[in-house]
Amino acid sequence: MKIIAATSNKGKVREIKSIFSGEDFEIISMKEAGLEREIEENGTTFEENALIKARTIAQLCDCAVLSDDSGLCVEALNGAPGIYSARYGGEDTTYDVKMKKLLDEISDADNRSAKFVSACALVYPDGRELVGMGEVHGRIGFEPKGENGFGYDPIFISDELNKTFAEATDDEKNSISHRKRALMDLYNKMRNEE
Ligand code: ITT
Repeated sequence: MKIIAATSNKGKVREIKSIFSGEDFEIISMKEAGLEREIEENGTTFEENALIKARTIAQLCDCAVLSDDSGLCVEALNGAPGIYSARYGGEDTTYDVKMKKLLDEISDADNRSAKFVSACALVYPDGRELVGMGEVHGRIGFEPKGENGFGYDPIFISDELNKTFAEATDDEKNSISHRKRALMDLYNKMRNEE
């Protein structure tokens, strides 16, 4: 089975392909499928936004479509930026700017706890829908560290790895990440559908 990954984020495509590499289905990016689209994410939860993205692309093709909606939730900011993580500090700002803004906003906070959350949705050609959820806990560092990964990875120190996701190898991040957990939750639901 071919599954189109409904995301324009190259970091997500790379991780989804790697996490599902041993399975008997093939993940294809929207670019590879010739289906690149801007999608308006107007949901109020990760789950709603994941479904909006997968449904939008599923309407354009006759294959299964997988999406990921994710974000960084910081306790000192009452869960922000959350579903607005990609738009935090402006739609077109770099992650250096977004990370600096976040570090500035929590500079006085004693509590630096944070989590990454991911909702992964799958829409089948016949319209059936499944959603998997995953979280990973950690804390916000005092400065960006590491070169791997993408997005907010340089400031997110994983409790399990005790280093930032950007200091971790791809395999280390993919073994415990919110995306891995959401995809495994989804995978179990896919197997129950068979
Ligand atoms: P698509 O909607 O096309 O999938 P996007 O990057 O806009 O791509 P989201 O709307 O889900 O995706 O926004 C996710 C935000 O959370 C974005 O700012 C990411 O950089 C950040 N994020 C999510 N997972 C992350 C991870 O594993 N590491 C670092 N940052 C992450």
